[in-house]
Amino acid sequence: KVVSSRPRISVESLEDAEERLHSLEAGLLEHPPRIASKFFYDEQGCALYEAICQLDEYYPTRTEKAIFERYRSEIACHLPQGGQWVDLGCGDGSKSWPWLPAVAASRYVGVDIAKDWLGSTLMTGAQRCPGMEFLGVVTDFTRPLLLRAVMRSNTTLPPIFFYPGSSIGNFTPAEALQLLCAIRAHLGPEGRLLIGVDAPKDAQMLEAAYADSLGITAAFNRNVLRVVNRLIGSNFIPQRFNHRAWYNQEENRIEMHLVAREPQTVQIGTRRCQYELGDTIVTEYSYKYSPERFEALLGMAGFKEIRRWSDPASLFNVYVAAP
Ligand code: AVJ
Repeated sequence: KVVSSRPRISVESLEDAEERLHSLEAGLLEHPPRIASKFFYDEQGCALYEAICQLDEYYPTRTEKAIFERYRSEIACHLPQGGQWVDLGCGDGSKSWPWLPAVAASRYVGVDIAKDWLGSTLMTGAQRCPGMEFLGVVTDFTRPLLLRAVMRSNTTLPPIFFYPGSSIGNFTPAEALQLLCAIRAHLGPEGRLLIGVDAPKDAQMLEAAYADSLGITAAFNRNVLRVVNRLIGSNFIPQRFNHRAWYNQEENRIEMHLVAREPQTVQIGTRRCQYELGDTIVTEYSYKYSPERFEALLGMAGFKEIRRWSDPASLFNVYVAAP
């Protein structure tokens, strides 16, 4: 028997850099100005986000991890065996590795907008799971149509779409519904969605998670201005903005803003933008869903069978959804 030692790895890019920059600039010229949350994650942003995940105040990451670890084999019973694992926003892939043997996956598809990471993520996976096929797709799946391109190289393997970390909370409910519909459309009869979603809770606990005492989240938020400067050649000065985060009860979302500390002008493309003291730029919404609301959303997206796992304090929920 011949065993190939060459890892089966490939990466393809579906990114449209031009369109990305255009929408970034357009968002900044809106009222109020917006920077999409996906721009947080350059190398420094990724490092800061990793630090956030270790903070005492930031409960989602460790709570989800505990749910996964406690119920992994039970959850795996509701997932197809031998299928393809589609890791949406894979990052370093570490959340996925323990799942691959649990579902006897034969193929891993890492999807991320951060292409620098993807290669090493796939290498790590290939080392841990020799014999599996590893595919990386650089794309912005926040545009649901691009999911079709991700799944184009689809084999007949049933997919498990893995979307952990409550990243779905970055979308408005209407956008989230669109993405869920797109995922639903690519499931086939055997495919499943495995998704982690943060729940509404005491505002104090929520706000502490997004305005930590060490100021890591503040640094993460301001860092996005460096990313923007690099991408579109603007000249934001990060320290001229304050980090603000609060829970908007009516909308069930954390809002993160950058608030001008003083009047200032910023060159954005061909425009000079004036910011007055207190003017804000929206950098993130993080929606929180009760089980009722999220199950209703899944239902609207055409999912029929929904199972849920939670932690003892019901801070966070993990769902498996089937057509
Ligand atoms: C990666 C979107 C799940 O909303 O909690 C953490 C990002 N922002 N702290 C979240 C984030 C500020 C995080 N998600």
